[in-house]
Amino acid sequence: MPIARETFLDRLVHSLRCGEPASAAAAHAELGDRLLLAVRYGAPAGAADGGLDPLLEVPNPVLGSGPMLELWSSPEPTTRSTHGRYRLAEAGGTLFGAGRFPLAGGTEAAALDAYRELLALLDDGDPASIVRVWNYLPDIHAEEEGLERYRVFNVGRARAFAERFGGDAPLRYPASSAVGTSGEALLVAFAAARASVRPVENPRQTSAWRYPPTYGPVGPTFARGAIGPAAWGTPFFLSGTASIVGHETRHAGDLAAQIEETLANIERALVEARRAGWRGGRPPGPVKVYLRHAESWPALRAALRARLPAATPLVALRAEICREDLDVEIEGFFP
Ligand code: 3EB
Repeated sequence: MPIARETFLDRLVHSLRCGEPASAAAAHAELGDRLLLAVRYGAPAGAADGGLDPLLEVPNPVLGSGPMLELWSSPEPTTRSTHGRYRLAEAGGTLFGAGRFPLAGGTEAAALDAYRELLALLDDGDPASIVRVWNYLPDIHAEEEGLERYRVFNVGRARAFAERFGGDAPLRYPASSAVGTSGEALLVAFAAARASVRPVENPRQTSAWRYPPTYGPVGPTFARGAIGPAAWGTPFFLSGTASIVGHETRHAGDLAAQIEETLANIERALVEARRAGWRGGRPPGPVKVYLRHAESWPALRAALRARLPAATPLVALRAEICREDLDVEIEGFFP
């Protein structure tokens, strides 16, 4: 059995599995046409995909393991389509997708395209929401016309939200992660619903879009978390979370302290999620961590194993975090 882990919701609309890349064909055969999204970590683009579609290929090495496959699937058959540079899968009111946006024309243009196309998906259904986005940006600290590439990305992303939603944009920001990768294109995967969702903020942290200009001309436009629709069982999607209190990085250069601060932020985010209607109580989905230094993984794994329910699947990727003084970022899916 190649599939390592599966989490079903009470009112199943999607599930998540992790397995070896060799299992791609097996997963495809088993899921049939119920796949919503596959993300393969740790393998170069173009490795055999077993027919998985939509598929995002994230080359970042998987720590302590070979390549992994993350699968989101629906209890109902999905319909595949293309929208701009995205491949999409849809079932009922659930829509997942993945796309690659080449950086050749500049990072701002790539981010603007990626988010314009994403937000345009909401035009033919109301209410509709982007719930969760995963962003992977090559060479995230590179300087591009005098500005760090991540900050340039933020300019394009913010512009797309402002164009589409104007002053209401903060109510529509999804849960997100944005970390470094390799290659020549911005990689984006997302989960969306034809339903309204609830963004969750964290009182320990300044809302990212309100960061002061020391972190770039515009802030990162994401929510600290989002509660998915009732049709998915109102799961909580925790955004990438790091050792930031208020807007400031804490414990630069001290991995153990960054881990503790990040876990304190996560605990608080979970409290806020409960206040906003997340019920919890189901087996936790995967907790995914991004580490700047591969050698940090044993310490982080020990800290997480001590805090999380034993059955929590963990996925660790080597990645640059979007602030140079941060060494770790942790995200989660909490059904
Ligand atoms: C932070 O809290 C750390 O730009 O979408 C975490 C999650 C971070 C998402 C994003 C950035 C993003 O600012 C970095």
